[in-house]
Amino acid sequence: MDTITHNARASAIADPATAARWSIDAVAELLDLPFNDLLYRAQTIHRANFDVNAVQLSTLLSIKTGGCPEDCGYCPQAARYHTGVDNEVMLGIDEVVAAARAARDQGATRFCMGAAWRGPKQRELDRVLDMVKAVRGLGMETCATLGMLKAGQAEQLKEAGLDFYNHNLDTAPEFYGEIVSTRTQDDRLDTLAKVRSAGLHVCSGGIVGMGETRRTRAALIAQLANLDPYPESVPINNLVQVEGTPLHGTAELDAFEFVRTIAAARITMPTAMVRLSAGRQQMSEGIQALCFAAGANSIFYGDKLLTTGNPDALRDRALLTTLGMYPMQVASKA
Ligand code: SAM
Ligand code: DTB
Ligand code: SF4
Repeated sequence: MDTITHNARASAIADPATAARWSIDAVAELLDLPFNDLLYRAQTIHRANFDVNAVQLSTLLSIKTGGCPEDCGYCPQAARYHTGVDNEVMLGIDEVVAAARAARDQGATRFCMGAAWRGPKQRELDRVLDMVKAVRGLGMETCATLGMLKAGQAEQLKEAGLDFYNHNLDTAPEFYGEIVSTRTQDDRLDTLAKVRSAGLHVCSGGIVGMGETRRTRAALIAQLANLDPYPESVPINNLVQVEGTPLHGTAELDAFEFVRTIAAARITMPTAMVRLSAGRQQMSEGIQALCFAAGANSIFYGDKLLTTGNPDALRDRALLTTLGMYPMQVASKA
């Protein structure tokens, strides 16, 4: 690509109105840019929309761990894989509220409750609704990730005070069937449509490092960016390889390629919270700093994700201090 075309694209990217639809080719062109050009673009867009030194801290809690009937090839919670994750009962509301309060006291502003379900049964959802109300009562933003939703369930979550629903597209449509067979990506899109029409904010992203090509990563980012509107939160996960899952042993993604994916998410979804999500424990602090430079402005905060590890909170706070960064107070523009 020559300089003139570069500049033409830079001005197109700067204008959200003209960047409304992204072709896979256009995102692939971004991913193919020289690293510094890509980071410059991403950081320019980040600066135009956010305080680049502020990072949103979001804490996760697994409210129902293990025993999941689905077959997601990356997931340690699928019952069919022998990963050492047991099928546990759902946590009680007191335990959830205590965890949320502790997260808030450590500086988290968003609390995300995750359940290893294909989707919630009504009696399960009823219990989650009480948890959402209680966590909202602590003054935190609430997020839940409970799997596929049936008609009316998103509305009940909205009514209870839920702010965000997380449901990842995970990977591009052409690769999805190689990773999951117990549902289709259209099922995911159907739940996202229900979430949107109930007035909930959408949190949706994906996983990289599953053996996909750069083109597949471009297709995932284009698909997310072309959701209308694009998600308010976009978690980009680097596969955490867990022994016993089919994807254990996959060739690891080059760390710079992960940074490129973050940059492409920032450029194509300028006002979204782009979350540097799973995989941080396995990542150097240098690469994490590059992710922030590439436009990531949210992390999972606390020593555990759902079942796997995450850097401890003290260490994360020290990293932010080293970089002259600080926790975001107003969690989201959405
Ligand atoms: N069961 C619900 C579902 O699948 O939507 C909610 C919980 S599920 C664990 C939430 C997300 O965690 C998945 O969509 C996937 O993106 C991410 N995830 C699961 N296992 C992972 C792993 N080993 N590495 C990275 N991300 C993972
Ligand atoms: C998301 O995109 N990543 C989080 C959250 N949303 C629910 C989950 C990561 C899970 C990593 C594997 C585990 O800890 O079980
Ligand atoms: Fe179940 Fe969600 Fe894990 Fe898939 S990602 S196996 S649906 S918990």
